[in-house]
Order: sequence, then structure tokens, then C-alpha cells
Amino acid sequence: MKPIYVLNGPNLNRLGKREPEIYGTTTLAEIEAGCRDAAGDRPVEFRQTNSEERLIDWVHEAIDEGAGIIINPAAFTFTSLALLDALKMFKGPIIEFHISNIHRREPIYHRSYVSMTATTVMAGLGAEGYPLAVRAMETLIAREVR
Ligand code: CA2
Repeated sequence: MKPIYVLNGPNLNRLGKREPEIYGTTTLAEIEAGCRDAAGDRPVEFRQTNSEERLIDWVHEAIDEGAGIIINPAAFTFTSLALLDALKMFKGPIIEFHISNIHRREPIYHRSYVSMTATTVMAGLGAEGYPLAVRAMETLIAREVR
């Protein structure tokens, strides 16, 4: 069975340690455990990087190996045409995921490049939303949605 890639961008390794009023108190390790639990038998490649280059390399890996991509690109959401171009090459479903509701925040967080190619956007569910995204991804894969 092909894996689901759960890719996380810059600063998300600090989750649970700063700004709990926006991002909550759950750590990335706890989020990873929740995703693996939700995925059942489906393998999960759960990763985080502060590097745009590495994130794009992982999208390329998912293009060759993955059934679906759940991506929280953090700040690269709003800046990276290179990430958008990489995601456009992926043939399966893509869930753009944000812990906070980016549309309720400052205007600089309102224009997402990734949304231009995402199948679905999930935002504002908190860290608890990650396992929900994994379950939603299973449905999208079964329906062969792009
Ligand atoms: O809500 C999200 O998941 C975001 O993708 C998080 C990004 C932000 O640029 C997006 O607008 C929304 C920022 C991540 C910052 O990571 C932190 C981690 C721990 C504590 C504080 C910030």
C-alpha cells in the first residue's frame, strides 16, 4: 500500500512550545502519533523541515511513491511558487492543512499559492485536525479524486 505523506513546513517543530493561544499545546510528536493511529494499516511518511528545498524534494518523492499529500506548508504557503509548481505535478489528492484559520488572521495570511492546486483546504481545526485530515485523505484516495 502506498503511503500518505504528511509534510510540515518551517517552525512547526516548535509546536506546543510557543503561542499556545494560536497553535495549541500539542507537540509535533503527538500529532505524528495521532496521524499514525488514524491511518491504521496505511503507511504514513510524517516529516517536518525548515527548508524550502527539502520540502520540495519530499513532494518529488511523494510524486513517485505517495497515495496522497497532506501538507502544512506554514509560511511557504504564502511565498513559494516553487512549492506550488512541485505540488501541481502530483497526480493524487492534496490536502492543504493549517492549524489556525488563516482567513481570520492578518491579510498577509490570506493569499495561499498552495490552494491553487490543493484538492481540499482544512484550516482552523487545531492540531486535532491532523487525524481528521488523514481520514479525509483515505476517502479522497478511495474516490480517486484529484
Ligand atoms: O496555522 C497553521 O498551521 C499555519 O500554517 C502556521 C504557520 C503560519 O505561517 C500559517 O499562517 C498558518 C506558522 C507556523 C509557526 O509555527 C509555530 C510553531 C510553534 C509556535 C509558534 C509558531
